[in-house]
Amino acid sequence: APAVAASGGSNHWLERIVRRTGRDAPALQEDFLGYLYKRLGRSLTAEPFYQFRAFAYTLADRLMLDWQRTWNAYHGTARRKAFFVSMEFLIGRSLGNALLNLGVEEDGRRALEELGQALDRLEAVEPDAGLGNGGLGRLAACMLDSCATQRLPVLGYGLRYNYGMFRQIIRDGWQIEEPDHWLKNGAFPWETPRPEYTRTVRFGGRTHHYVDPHTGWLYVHWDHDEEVQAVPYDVPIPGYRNGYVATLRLWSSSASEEFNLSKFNEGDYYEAVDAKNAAENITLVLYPNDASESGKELRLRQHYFLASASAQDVVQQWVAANGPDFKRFAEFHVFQINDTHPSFIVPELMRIFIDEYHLGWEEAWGIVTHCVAYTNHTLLPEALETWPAAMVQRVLPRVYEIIAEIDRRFALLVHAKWPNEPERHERMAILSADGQVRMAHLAVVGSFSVNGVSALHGKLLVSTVLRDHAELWPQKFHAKTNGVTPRRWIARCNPQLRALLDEALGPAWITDASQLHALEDCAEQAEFRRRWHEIKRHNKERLAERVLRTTGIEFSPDALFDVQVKRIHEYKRQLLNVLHVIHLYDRIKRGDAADWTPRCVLFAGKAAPGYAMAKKIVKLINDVARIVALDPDVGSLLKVAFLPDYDVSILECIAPAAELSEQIPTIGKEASGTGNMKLMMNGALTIGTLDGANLEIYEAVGSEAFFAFGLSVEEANALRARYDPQRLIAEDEDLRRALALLESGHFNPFDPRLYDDVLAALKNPQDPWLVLADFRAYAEAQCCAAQTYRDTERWTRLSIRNTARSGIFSVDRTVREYNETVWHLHPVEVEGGTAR
Ligand code: B1N
Repeated sequence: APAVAASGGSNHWLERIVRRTGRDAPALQEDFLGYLYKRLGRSLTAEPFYQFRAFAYTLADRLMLDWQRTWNAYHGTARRKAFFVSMEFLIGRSLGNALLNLGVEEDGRRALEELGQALDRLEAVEPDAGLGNGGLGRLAACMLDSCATQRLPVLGYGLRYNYGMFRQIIRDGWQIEEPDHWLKNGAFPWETPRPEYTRTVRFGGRTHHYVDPHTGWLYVHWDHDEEVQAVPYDVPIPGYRNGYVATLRLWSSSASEEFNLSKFNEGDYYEAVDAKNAAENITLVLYPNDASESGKELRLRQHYFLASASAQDVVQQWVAANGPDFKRFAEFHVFQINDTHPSFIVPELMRIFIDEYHLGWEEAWGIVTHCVAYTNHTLLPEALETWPAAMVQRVLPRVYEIIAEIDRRFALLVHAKWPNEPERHERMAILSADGQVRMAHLAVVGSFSVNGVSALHGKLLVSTVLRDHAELWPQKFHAKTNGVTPRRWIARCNPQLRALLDEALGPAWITDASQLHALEDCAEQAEFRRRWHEIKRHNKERLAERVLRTTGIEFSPDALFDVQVKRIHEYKRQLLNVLHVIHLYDRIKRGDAADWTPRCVLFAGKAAPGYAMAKKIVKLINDVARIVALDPDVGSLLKVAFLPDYDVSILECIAPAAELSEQIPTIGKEASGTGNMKLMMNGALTIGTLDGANLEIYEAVGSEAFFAFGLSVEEANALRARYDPQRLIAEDEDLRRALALLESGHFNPFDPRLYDDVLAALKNPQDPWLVLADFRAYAEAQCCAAQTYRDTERWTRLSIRNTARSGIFSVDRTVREYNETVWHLHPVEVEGGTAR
């Protein structure tokens, strides 16, 4: 039997196993029952949690066979490979995705139904793998889905956090955080530990430089004082019905046993335990800050831990196959780093090549700078990562020396190009004059490719934060507009829409979203529009049930479903939306509600635990929602709800029901956005500023199908110097009334000064988010949306147009572009692949 694993597919043992692992309903049923009774010791009347696990193991078996075949093909021939390195992979649930991609949805449902089990019930108990904050982490998950679907040799590297994104509870309107112990009780049956690939990561201590007396060569010894094991847990990422299963390798930190044992034997039990805790803390918890950095030492350790374990993994596998010859290393490897968080990969590769394999600096640098590519995801200064040089020096002494040397050599280059510009030299440096390591500069200097995540963001990147670097290396810079996977974001989350699309277009749209274009013709048929409208209505009913169940607020499916779901952040301007809601409420109260379009406004999103203003905004939304719901004058004209604990699975329920998609950030601040694409794909019309990818959505659908408003980048920049909120308030009756209502304590009668800080922020001439500047234009765009909604036929046409033109926002297009311009990979042929 052990020969099976090694043979990779040719002997009869393996053939027999494959034959017995069928994908028809009886085979699935047999294995499900086997796991339930023999592995878990439970019966058909057990809690759904057991049923979920038994069924997950059943599917994981099928994935495993494809996975092993993929792995063999991937390793079998010398090929160029890409590594997608990211601190976050926001995967969500895996069961539905496995069913879809294995092509066993129908058989799986039937297998369970015959046993009296409802698939939905069992799917619903799977905890989300919440290993990310928001857009950046979800993008990583969508990209891996696409790489697998396109059979590209791409492997994901990330961290296996024991606690993912915190759970959000709303109590008395306030956000309360609870830990998300998602791994408890074996709730993640998809992963497999691969201890044979364990790597050692070192921290602290000092370095010794010495000259070899025989050769005269300079050597460096890093005399570290801490060692942590990085144990990989592999997660299968199935491609869409192609027999290809990609790997997401998540590192888990653990204490190295020998180290602890020696301390233990010396009798220093407590010190041994402390060291063990310090080691295991590294991957204990995900930092819950989206688009801002914490500056904490533990976070620095996490970054280096990911970079070092991943770099070692790749280099050691190369050496195992090719010996310590790195001449062709760059030809065969590309590391795509997801923002600057993994950019220690640059000095870490240098360290490995120089200290461990004794390459010269020039040779090592030539390799490294030909295999690292950097994606920037934000221009926000609070998110542009920097570390105190002193901290880096203490925690990673050898790495720091290498960064300093990279900086020194880079400075020579800059001096040579611009000899008399000391200010520019300081602006461009990796080590700043005030003692910081600028990770974005390290990433730019160490990569051959730097990209933004939307056309506008790419332009702003080279004209603002990386302007000097772009002048030095114009050919390095480009933009790759983000995308989302139509597998999860249409097929899985909106099964009725998927069935309609299959019927109208055939099934190929799911891997070739450009085919959605053909919907434009369907939009002209009244019957098709009726069905489209009916599907949206069904999805609205489903969402309304959930809103009622979790918030007690009643959404009528006849109303316009207006949604803003994303992290709570001032730049995303939930406050602008709330102000408009208060304005609508005020109109109803003052009797200005003729020809009213009833509206249900839904908010969802988490605030970073340390971000006081964001938490106050959550409270405000909840307070407004309560007062509006209780006011007998309002009735069904207006409803507001805050759905707690926003995550991937909740968005799977919201996206299919959304009609108006709120994408209203301060211009120039949202690098791309990806929620905007998910809602568009599901037929929502956007109301938004022309920021990030919104601009490209607007260009795709045109001005009737997108309610655009707000200042341009240039106007906003010009305005900042002379921004005068008091004048805006004085000149706008509606705005004045809305603010006065908020100020009066109407929404917070028990604590009337509660929102003073919010009001002060809005009225501040220094308000970086320019909320009041866009109020009038926003209110008008909202009027226009409400008017348009009253003509159902027209709205439905425009809704269909949104889906029809969403093909360019498929992540398959994004991945194709990365591959054509950066990765240059060839699809892997999997022998005997069980494509369906
Ligand atoms: O990345 C998404 C974009 O669509 C969003 O516009 C952008 O805001 C988001 C530090 C970030 N940028 N930066 C982060 C996340 C965690 C962290 O610790 C920064 N997230 C984004 C995908 O491109």
